[in-house]
Amino acid sequence: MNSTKAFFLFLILGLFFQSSIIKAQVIEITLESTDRTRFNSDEIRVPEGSIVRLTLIHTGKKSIRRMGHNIVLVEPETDIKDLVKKANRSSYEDHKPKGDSVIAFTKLIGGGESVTIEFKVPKKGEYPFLCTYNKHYRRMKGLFIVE
Ligand SMILES: [Cu+2]
Repeated sequence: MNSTKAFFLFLILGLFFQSSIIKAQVIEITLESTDRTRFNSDEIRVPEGSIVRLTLIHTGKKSIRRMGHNIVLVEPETDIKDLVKKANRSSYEDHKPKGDSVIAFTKLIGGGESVTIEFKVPKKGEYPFLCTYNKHYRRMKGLFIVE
């Protein structure tokens, strides 16, 4: 193999490894919630094509029954009231919102707990996220922006 061929071989290998690193880009995001029915942020920005490792921390003291929180990420056109109604029909231990409009969700947690999920970021756009417990979505909501 002459030096020109070797150069191109290394160039191709380099591009291959670089692209596989980009594919595996994991973004760590932590969102805090409290006994006051709030998230500490109402906007999350992530690059398209990334994988998000999202952690929800409940820094409060109240029980899951009194102050349960989760994070549910949904499609832009989702009927939020309908989604919340369905989620609240299930038990608080198993608070899974059903439907195709749900992109990702954590389980419900109480004070002092935390939960981590990992998911592939959807295509560019603005996606609402919320807590589906009781009527928390009125205050616990925000936008997950893929850019
Ligand atoms: Cu909540």
